[in-house]
Amino acid sequence: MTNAYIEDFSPGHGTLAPRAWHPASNAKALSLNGSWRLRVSPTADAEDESFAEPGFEAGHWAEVTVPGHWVLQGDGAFGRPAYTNVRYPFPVDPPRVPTENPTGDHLRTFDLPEEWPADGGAVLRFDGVESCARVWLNGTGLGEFQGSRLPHEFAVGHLLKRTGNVLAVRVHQWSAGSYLEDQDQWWLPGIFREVTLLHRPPGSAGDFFVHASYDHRSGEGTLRVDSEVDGRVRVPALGIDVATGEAVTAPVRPWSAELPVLYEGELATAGERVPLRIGFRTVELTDGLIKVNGTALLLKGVNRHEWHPETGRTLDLETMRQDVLLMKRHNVNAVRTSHYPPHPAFLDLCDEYGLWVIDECDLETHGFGEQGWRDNPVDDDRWTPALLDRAARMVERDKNHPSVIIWSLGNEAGTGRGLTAMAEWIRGRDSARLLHYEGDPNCRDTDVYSQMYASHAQVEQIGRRLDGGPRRRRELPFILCEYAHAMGNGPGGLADYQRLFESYERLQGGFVWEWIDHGIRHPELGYAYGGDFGEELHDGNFVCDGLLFPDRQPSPGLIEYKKVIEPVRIEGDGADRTVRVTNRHDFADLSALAFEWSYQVDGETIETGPLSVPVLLPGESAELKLPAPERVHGPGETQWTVRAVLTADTAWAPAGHEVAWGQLPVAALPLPLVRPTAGPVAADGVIALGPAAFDARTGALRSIGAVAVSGLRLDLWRAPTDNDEGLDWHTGIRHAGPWRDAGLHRLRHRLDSVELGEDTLTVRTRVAPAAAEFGLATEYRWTCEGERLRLAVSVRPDGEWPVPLPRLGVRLGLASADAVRWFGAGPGEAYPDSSTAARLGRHESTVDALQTPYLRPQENGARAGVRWAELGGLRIEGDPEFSLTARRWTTEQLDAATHLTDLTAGDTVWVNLDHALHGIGTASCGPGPLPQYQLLAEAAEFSFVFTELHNS
Ligand code: IPT
Repeated sequence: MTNAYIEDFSPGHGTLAPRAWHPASNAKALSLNGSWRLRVSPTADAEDESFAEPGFEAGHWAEVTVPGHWVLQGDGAFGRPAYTNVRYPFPVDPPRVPTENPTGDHLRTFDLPEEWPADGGAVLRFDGVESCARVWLNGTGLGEFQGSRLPHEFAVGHLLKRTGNVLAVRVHQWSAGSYLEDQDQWWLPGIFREVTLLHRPPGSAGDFFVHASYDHRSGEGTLRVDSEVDGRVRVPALGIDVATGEAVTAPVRPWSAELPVLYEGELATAGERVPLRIGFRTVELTDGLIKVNGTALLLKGVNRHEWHPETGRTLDLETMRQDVLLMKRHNVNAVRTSHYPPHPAFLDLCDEYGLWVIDECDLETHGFGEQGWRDNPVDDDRWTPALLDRAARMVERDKNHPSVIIWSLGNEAGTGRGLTAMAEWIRGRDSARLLHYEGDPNCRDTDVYSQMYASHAQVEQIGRRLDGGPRRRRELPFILCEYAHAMGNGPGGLADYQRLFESYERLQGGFVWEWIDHGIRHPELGYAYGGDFGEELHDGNFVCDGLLFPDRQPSPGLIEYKKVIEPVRIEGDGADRTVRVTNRHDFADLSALAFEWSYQVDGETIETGPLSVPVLLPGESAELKLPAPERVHGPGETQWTVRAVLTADTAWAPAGHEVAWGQLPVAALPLPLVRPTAGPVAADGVIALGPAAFDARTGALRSIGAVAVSGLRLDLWRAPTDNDEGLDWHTGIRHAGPWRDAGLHRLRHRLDSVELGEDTLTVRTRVAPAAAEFGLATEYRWTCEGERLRLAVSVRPDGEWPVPLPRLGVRLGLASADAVRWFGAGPGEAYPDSSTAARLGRHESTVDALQTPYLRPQENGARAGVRWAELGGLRIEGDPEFSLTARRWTTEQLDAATHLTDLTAGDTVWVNLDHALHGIGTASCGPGPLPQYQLLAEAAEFSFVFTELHNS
């Protein structure tokens, strides 16, 4: 059968052996990117192969852009994307694939450029095709290959013509290889990375391996370039000019992610000059730790899938650079290329800007987990050649990148002989890097003990080396290759993980899951997620769990992560004017940073100045004295803010970019006082109390001065976050379900009494869900002093509450509100376990800008620690401080929405003033909020003081 290659265990036929990737050489290259003709058929055998013959008339075929995924072009005419996490979207019967196997026949013609040399050979290179391709040039079949995110080359020199070359590529969406590519992402067929024709001059370089180590004791680097074709290796800055295969040692500056020193060099063979960028570094496992250049690393990483909301996994260089810049600017120092080798140019950027990389092989067989790992390809020798091919294609392509310090065998593939074979091959080829694979708890083939989504308590156990386990594992360092699932609002609990990483040397950090939401731009829905293209089997918005929104705007999670992992710690005692600065870099001293202090009264900066900090080495700290403020200020809340900023432009951020900060409180704000000056008076169905009017029958607030207020009452409900909806594997607790079961989304407010006291209007209620015997006895006590109206709310649980509370506070409706000002934490949202990045100060925003656009609408946008806020003509002071949320729709509408486009502004601005909120946690995949962040139903009392604003 001619289509047998599709369901073949083997990786393909006819391709060249894999070799090192490099961006350019003096040899000619012709990009074959651009407009191609495309015909998509529903099955692999719907059309014969005549399209590959020269002279075939394809003028009526559609045009698509290569590189690209055909399902993201043509508005659905070529099929649609589909998303599944773990489950295969086809019957599991390896290596067989469905008859319905969308097949894209791609065609283009090309001429050789005038200056294309007549001598030498040529190579046709594909950097990535999903999932299986058969290739013809000028009617001659070149071969077939699988392995979507890996390069494949064919020798084509003998087939080339000066003009009218016909390149035909048949791409099948499904192949045996699909069983090895069950990553949690969209299934997106197509030629999604570059196609290039490379001239190979006589005497051109073949494969080459740059070995560049660094001895931190002597300060010397040793370089040896092994090359298939002999030649010379030159590094002018080091005066190096040696033959390939010859080692040379010289004093060098080492490469690290913090100080990424690269030496420009070249490999010159008889026919070609290949540029080299050499970073000297030595990766070792010593003393049970991952060390580079003798220093143990703390990885502050992210898992990066390649994603663009319009082009899917086709990324241009600028998008890749944007990712790297965003990572560097947010203090991220490491990337796991989940779960396949990225576009090779991304690794060049990691070398250049400085990021530690775990390069992961294009391998995941997660769906076999659904059947107890029966028939798992990684434990079946028939698949081993394909696994080895994948390992080799990754290692050979990427081996010359200093940024790559660890190879990863793949993700979620269970255990088996095939993995061991990969590990053995990799170790044989490259002994200078470490090996990672998370799926084997025995760490049989790895140098790093790795887990995903372990709880804080488990991580602490491992840090303390109390976790036992097999002997080999006990001697290994630990990383969380995935943690802090950044789906929707969150992740919560980052700071608590970081404290553990910093406390136990065995814990060498982790990689947040994941970098970017894989939302697909959609004309009606804004961004689409699983199910939005009519997939029968899908996993909804689980594909949107990134620190960046699809348009690469940082989410609050990334802002929080930046603060949590900042490489300089600034803390101290504000009252005492002492600040302690600690350099938490692994390699860099503090010479790149300038420090400045500022002094704030009630959130307003009134004095600033430079702080001179010694050039601390990694790990060192210094205690410094802040200057005495020039004026004595008070009464008011006072604090110091100390910031560390870049002194000069760097490759990744301009001078002045803030790297770290700390705030040191001095004196707290006196709480607002209200000494009653008037009492409630009832007349004509209205109770008047100072500036306020209430409904005499219900006690409901109607207005404060000229500001109409509606619906003010106790509120416990929030639109569940993705983390609320999740199941905490560790405790078996899920929040949103039990909250709904308990009826918290449909509370009833029974009015018990409206009492007019001498200076207090008291409204007593009982707040409880239908069908439940538990409730909250809730009392609203109103008093006023002149124009200032105080509301004191007290709640007392009545009966056994089976669940924690989503929130505890009041909600109220304002007829209009736009601008918002507040003194409190900001500028971004903050929840109890995601509040590290919010700083105390004066902030301004608008109701619209307070919303965080999580792709699936959910609770968002709370501003924490609010002392006072002004909006909609009111000033609201908290006693104590509160959380503020304001939106143009109700919580119920937010809860019901599935996409942002479902939310439409109503006439009322709904404001929540929360005394407390339940934590966020990361139970969408992992642990829920730690006990200290849970909001239990307990007796509580809190107050607000409302004043009408007259001039705004
Ligand atoms: C883990 C996967 O490795 C990752 O690809 C992603 O699916 C993540 O979960 C959740 O978004 S696997 C899971 C069983 C922990």
